[in-house]
Amino acid sequence: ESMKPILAVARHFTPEVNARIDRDFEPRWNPNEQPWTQDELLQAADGADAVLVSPVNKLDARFFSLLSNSVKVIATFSVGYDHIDLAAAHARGIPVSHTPGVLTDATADVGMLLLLGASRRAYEAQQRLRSGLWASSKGDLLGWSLQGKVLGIYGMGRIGQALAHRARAFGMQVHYNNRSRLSPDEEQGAVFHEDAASLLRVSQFLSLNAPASQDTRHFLRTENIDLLPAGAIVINTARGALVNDDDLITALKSGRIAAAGLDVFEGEPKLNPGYLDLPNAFLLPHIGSATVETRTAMGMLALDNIEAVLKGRPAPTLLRN
Ligand code: 8YV
Repeated sequence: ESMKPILAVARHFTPEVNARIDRDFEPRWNPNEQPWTQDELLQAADGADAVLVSPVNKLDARFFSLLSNSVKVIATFSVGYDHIDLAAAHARGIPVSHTPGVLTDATADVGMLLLLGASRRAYEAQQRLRSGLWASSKGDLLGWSLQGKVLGIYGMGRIGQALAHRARAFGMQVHYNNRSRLSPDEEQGAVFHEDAASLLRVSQFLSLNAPASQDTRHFLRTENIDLLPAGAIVINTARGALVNDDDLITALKSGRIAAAGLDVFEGEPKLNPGYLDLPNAFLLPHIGSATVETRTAMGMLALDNIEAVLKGRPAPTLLRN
């Protein structure tokens, strides 16, 4: 029997995925609760054939300048790849794969959870109930309806389109901004805005669904917040880097933005402490793709890519420059 390839594995996955790794590879598991530091990852990758990482691992130019020559492929357990310097990887001839498609529905579901949680004040309601205050004679905890409202989607890729599909079922009118206009079949009646400012002006609800990049960094800052209708509701399942936290916190405090639902944060797992005191911030710890089914599919797709590259076959979801 031929030797199994050596795989540096930066985290653990679902039991099915872990079992496949143990069966088909010679794994070097991260034994710690904490993510590997870059130097620990480099050490684990020394002599390995492949490396499996996630967005907590930063694979920058330094990483690729120090990475062992033995590594033939890198897979990230994510659709997002802003944590990887692709140009540096490709300059060294190392293909990088990601996991598009399999997490689209789970992430769009969390988009709805955030829209509903923020608009129906689910965090305040939970707090009231748990502190023994069922209701107050001075007034009920009133939120804002989705029915008939405009949902603006900034970044209309796979997840944006899946969110649009769900939002339509809730009676929302979908508008979007994207680098290019979708086909009518993909649009499903959503209204295209060529520039983001025009989208913001109509968005009673706004969902951030663009990848993090230099172009999208701090898209949600005061200058753009001021274009939204007063009392707009904002959600983010994409990347924290799309938001200027201080500006959003200021707008949530003043009520300029009525509520926010956030699953991702700049600098996560640390987050701006200003969010923690806000009753109108509905916060989740990056659980967009976190279902058993989705996480298993992501792991399997990551391993399919690694195996394909190592066996010289076409890999299903490699990233291009
Ligand atoms: C993470 C994500 O990969 O797919 C992405 O881009 O951010 C998530 O699915 C997941 O939280 C594991 O780190």
